[in-house]
Amino acid sequence: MLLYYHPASTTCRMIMMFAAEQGIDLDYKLVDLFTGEHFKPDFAAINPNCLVPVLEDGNFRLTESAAILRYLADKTHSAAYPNDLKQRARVNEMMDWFNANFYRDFGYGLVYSQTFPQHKRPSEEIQAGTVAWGKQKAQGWLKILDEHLLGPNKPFVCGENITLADYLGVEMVAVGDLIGCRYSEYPNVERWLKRMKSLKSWPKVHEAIDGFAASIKGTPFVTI
Ligand SMILES: N[C@@H](CCC(=O)N[C@@H](CS)C(=O)NCC(=O)O)C(=O)O
Repeated sequence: MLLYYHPASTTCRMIMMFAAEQGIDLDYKLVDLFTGEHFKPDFAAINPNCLVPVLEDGNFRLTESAAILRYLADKTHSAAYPNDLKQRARVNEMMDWFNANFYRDFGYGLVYSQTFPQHKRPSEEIQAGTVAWGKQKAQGWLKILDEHLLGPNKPFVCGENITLADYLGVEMVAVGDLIGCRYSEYPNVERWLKRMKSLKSWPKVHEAIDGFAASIKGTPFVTI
């Protein structure tokens, strides 16, 4: 199987982490987002959304990181995506929660608008409003994650065992490192982040994004 990817991409890193931790053998094809390779006809023919990741399994092509994670987990019978109807529904619920609620405000509202030029809004006023809105909403989501979804006792977001929801969700939270977010007000989130960051594949998969974070360190970001 082949993954079209870029290592600075949050939605690619979750797949890289899952594959590395579960021993899933993937080939990787870099799509250079920084030179706009994803907008060129060759890649647009592969994914008309012009986004990574894309998985190829023979002549089957799949986009959307959450769908790719589920496909890889099903294909390899991974315990990270349980077969039990209710346990699986819980994993799906948490994946949707991160993707639809948290990431929209935290990732696209607060983090990317300040770090990626193509996400910067067209005027200072709109930019400031976007960032303030993203920060306020993200704080609300983090409080819910901390107090209700994780709570003081659960090692992982769906309970005792690591699931796809952890692989997906942790990348969406950890991307706050780019703007120097601190989670001390959310101790259960901090504990979960620490546990996920201690996975053996973390340093290698995060080399590129850590390098980017280091290159923008010291920039005065609005943060959490
Ligand atoms: N919903 C998609 C989002 C994919 C996505 O936003 N990919 C980003 C990298 S994290 C991308 O390719 N960005 C290129 C661009 O915006 O120009 C998924 O989950 O796979």
